[in-house]
Amino acid sequence: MEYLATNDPYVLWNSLYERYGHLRSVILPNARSEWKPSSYKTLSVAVAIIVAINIVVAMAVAIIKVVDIIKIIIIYLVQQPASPPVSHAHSHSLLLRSPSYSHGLSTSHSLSLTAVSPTSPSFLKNSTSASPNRRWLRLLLRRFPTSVKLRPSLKFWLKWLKKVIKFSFAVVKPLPLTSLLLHLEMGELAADKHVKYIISVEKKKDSFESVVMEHLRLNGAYWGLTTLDILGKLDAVDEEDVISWILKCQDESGGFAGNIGHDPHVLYTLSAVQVLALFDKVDILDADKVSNYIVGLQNEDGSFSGDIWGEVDTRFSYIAICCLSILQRLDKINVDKAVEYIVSCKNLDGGFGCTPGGESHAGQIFCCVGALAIAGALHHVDKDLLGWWLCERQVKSGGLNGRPEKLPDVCYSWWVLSSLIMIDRVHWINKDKLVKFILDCQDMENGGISDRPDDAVDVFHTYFGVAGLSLLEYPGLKPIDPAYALPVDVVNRIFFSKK
Ligand code: GRG
Repeated sequence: MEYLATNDPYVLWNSLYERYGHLRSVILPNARSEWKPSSYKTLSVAVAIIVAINIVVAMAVAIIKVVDIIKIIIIYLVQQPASPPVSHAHSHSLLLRSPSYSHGLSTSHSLSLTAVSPTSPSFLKNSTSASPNRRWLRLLLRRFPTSVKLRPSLKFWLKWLKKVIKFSFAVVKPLPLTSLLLHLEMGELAADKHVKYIISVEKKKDSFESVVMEHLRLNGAYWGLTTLDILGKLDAVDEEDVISWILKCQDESGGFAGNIGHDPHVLYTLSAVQVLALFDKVDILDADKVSNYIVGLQNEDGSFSGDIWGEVDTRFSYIAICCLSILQRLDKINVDKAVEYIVSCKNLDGGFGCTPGGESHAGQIFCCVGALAIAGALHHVDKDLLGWWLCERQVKSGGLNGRPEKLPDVCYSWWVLSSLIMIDRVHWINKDKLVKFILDCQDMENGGISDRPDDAVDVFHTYFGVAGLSLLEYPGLKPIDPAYALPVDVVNRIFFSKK
């Protein structure tokens, strides 16, 4: 498309060159070596063990050589005190008897062989008669009965060592070294601390965070409780308390408010339905009442308003489609019209905005791609073009931003990654670096995850950090569905359980 849209060849060249650079530095190493994050540690440990074994073997070889050298020195010492005429005569007699002599070996070569041949009977006889005081040396030499000559030569050892090194590299080669180092310096997910952090936020009702979140408490409940479920700790909260509080947030219109006594909005309605789904309690809702509230918010052009005040945004299209799908009431809206509106928000760069012509943003892209995925209309997405735009969100630190020239933020680990998964292009980013970025944003002392390393933590980023790690298949986490933003077992229960 750029070939058609860019007239200036210099601009076109620069743009292609930048893309090539990205291909080479991010996609190529990934394509060369793709492995599951669940095996990061195992792989690192396996390679470390192989390298360690090689080093030990190489050192053992070196020690053997040292022993040989010591033996040669000892032999030399033993041989030296023998009277020169005897030694000479001995060499001479050996030369006469040596089979190699008759094969034309030079005198000097044969002499060197005799000098390092401790097991030669004549040699021992000679040294014994020449130096009775060195009996201990003779005994020592008998302890090493093999002849140095019979041992492999230095050339052999060097060849062998070369093979060992070659083997080590053959094992290490498929793993990009930078990735290996990344794994070794990568921290662990402080899962227990995050569970404690989420429970503590829920308990401290007059803390700053709780007060700030007062109006969107239902969203907070969804973020916190889904995090607990992904970590396998949903039972750490009182289910009855949560459910009775959620029901108190429902308005007579059928929609839910962010807190008791507030105004209803689709944002909180989806959160309420999602939390009930976590506890397998969607059935306690009057599904028609809730879905009627959402149906009433669809506009002529297929778009959705967030509430009675009429703001239109593709976020609300996603919420309506996702919520109605969970309630199994998708047939109550005009899905074709809803899809048509979402497609009208598609941009030339392959991304999507809030409304037609709105700038592409990773958050809106998640909403549009998620809605299209649930509606079975992903064919409207140019997967390669959008994949490019999304994978270019990864910055040097490994984190993802929401649009060009912006700072990375842990929450985009969800918005970008889930979209890439839905369009089957997740292998276009460097997953290892993203895992490290998320882990670097943890508060290792008190739990919780922040937007960027060393910032203050909050429940929103804790959820999207943990959910992002789940999408990255980080070990020990429940898998999460990229379209419904709920654990896969919860989604399966909704659609496949017989009730
Ligand atoms: C069930 C997961 C789930 C979502 C429900 C509410 C919603 C549907 C989706 C929100 C999508 C969205 C717009 C996310 C972006 C959130 C965000 C961090 C916005 C910040 O925008 P800017 O412009 O930040 O302040 P940047 O990063 O662009 O500087």
